[in-house]
Amino acid sequence: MAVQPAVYGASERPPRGDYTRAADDYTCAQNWAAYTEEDHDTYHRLYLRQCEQLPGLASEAFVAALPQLGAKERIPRFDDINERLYRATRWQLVAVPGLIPELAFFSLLAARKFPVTDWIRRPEEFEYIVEPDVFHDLFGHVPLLFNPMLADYMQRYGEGGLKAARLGACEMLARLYWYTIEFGLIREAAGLRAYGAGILSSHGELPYSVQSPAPQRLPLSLERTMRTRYKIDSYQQTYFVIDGFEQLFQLTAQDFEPLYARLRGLPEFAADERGA
Ligand code: HBI
Ligand code: FE
Repeated sequence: MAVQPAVYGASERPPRGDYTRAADDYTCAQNWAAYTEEDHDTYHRLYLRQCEQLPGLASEAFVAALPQLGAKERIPRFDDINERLYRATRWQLVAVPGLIPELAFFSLLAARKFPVTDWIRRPEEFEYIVEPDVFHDLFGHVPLLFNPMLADYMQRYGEGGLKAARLGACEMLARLYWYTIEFGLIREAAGLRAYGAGILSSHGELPYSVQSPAPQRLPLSLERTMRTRYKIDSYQQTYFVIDGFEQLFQLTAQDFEPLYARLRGLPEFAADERGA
């Protein structure tokens, strides 16, 4: 049975990627031979450009972990990365045709499988792309899967997602993912830094998120974060800051069910609404 593509967030853009080649769990084989020299060149240019930006803006944990990705010049075979990643934190990458429904996504994370979109943006999309492509996933997400604390948080997040799906609380949990794993900031000894994949893989948003006076930056709190809506096709107007990855892991130690019940009755915050 061909699986249906997911529509991500509020965007009504037609999904990209060929979902007819996906299995029931939405995984597919990475068609590595299909990458063109232009695809590898796009990947290499994106990689070099982001690396130049990292000092003073990216989390030290990310900078320390990035070399373990081991894929700078060309789009790698995911199996080659899995050799190293599985040994490090028992995670493995699986190829997917693009965004997948939340339940499928949570199920893969709960099994310590990270879904990596296997297509790359076209050269004319070099500056900006809405959907996550292979560069966003490999450069933005995979390095921190080598970090034991984040690796465990990601699996606990997936397990929490399966429970949230049963409770109809996916939207609240998706906001936690968005404002941490995708667009999270961390306060390190050297100062404010970015650890979210959506920031680290974005040439424009990385300096903006750490240095611009425009957005508000609030301490991460489950209550405020889970009530804060987000936009998927513009820079964030609110960022949430943690003091360490242990804080993320500790958050998932609690039972979210009573929290969901309490938050359901409270008003939501717009993405740009000020105040804690
Ligand atoms: N699918 N491939 C892919 N990658 C994601 O990061 C992703 C997804 N589907 C849903 C999703 N993320 C978010 O809605 C999560 O918050 C669940
Ligand atoms: Fe992502």
